Amino acid sequence: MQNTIYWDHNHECMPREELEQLQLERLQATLNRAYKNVTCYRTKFNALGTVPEDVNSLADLSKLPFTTKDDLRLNYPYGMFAVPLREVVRIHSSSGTTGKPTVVGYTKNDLKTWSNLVARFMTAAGVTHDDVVQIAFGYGMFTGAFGLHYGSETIGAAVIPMSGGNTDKQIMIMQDYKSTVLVCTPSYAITIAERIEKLGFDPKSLSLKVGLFGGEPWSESIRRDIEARLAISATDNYGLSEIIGPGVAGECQLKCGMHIAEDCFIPEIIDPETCQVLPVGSTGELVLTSLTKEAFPMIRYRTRDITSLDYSTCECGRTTVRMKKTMGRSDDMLIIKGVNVFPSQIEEVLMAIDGCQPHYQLVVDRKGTLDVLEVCIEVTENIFFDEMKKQRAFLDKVGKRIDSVLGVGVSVKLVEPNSITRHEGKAERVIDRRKP
Ligand code: DLL
Repeated sequence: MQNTIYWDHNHECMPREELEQLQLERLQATLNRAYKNVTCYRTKFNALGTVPEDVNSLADLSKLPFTTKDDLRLNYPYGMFAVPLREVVRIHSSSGTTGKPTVVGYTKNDLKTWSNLVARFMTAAGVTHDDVVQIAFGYGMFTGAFGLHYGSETIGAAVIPMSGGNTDKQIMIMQDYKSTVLVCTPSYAITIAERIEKLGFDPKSLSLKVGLFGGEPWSESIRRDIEARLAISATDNYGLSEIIGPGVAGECQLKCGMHIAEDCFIPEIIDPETCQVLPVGSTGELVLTSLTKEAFPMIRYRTRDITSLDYSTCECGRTTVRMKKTMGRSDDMLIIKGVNVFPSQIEEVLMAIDGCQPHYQLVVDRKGTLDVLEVCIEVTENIFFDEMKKQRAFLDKVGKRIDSVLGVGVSVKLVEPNSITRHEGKAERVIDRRKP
């Protein structure tokens, strides 16, 4: 692609051989530091009879033990830190809903690395120092807002730290301050788009041109919906607090997978059941190893996110591997009548049906020994207020479409327009009534 602007051309476009050499050197340094300074890693290595010196090639990585969320919980709050607290300058935590959150720390260098990684994917998505970036992620322990904030400043863009919620004010600021970039979760982007429609003005009258959306799974259909409703280019970016926050991967303007910052993280795809590394191109659980982090090195961290990797060259000139949009987390996978179903698959089906709105909820319950799924969808007013016969035909159509695509029968329920909660952060798509 001509005229591509890179933030860090050297690392983004490195020939693979050179990149792998850099990865190996950084991996060895990370393993040594982790082994020396973090009891959890030392214990795991010792149990396997391995020492960092056994890793002489990138292939040797697959011999090392995994790290899981449970390890982080067991070492709460600071047990996984590889530096003394006096060297830590920032603490964040992950957005878990159960139990204790996981705590992550950053040294001054880590913050610099993080800001540059965010600047990298923002630049790839088309953001420059001329932009006005409105951050509508909640500021707090969540890494989203601070990550994008410092990344924007590093680029030299003007940051509006709006934080999440207060949709009318978001829109007013967008109009008055002439924001050109919107940063939030995709579900909040839909909430904003809907509100703009209610207010009755043309989104083209705004200065917005790019959306940087992440923090939760979203389908290609949702992307098309947001792009049409906000008149912007909507890009995806991925990350998780345990690894650094946003900045692990992000789309370039070609939007054909998220470029992983491979000079800082090594990705692997494993079978979540057998834990075996899968062949290139397979879909499975993403495992990440950090290569440059000082305070909180992560070795073979099981993300639980399901995706696949594409090593083919991207037309943008970047040589880094691209990860596909995630299907969701393996913990979010539902098993309905023996069929594995991800909420994102249902989203794809619904969004392809005329009249379905991007607001839905999946209610899972148990009847006897079977899990049953009810799909509650919001539809446009004309369908909701249509005569019973037509409504029934519509429900029938949705049920049949889900059955034919996913191979599982579900019950479908129409709910009133605006009755499903709108989201300011990450959406909650699944209501699980099976749990006590
Ligand atoms: O959500 C970090 C982040 C913030 C990434 C803002 C991008 C933008 P956590 O709260 O620790 O960190 O949640 C991490 O969110 O394991 C995925 O399951 C999910 N996730 C994050 N980005 C995406 C994405 C942040 N683009 C968890 N697509 C991850 C799908 C995503 N899922």
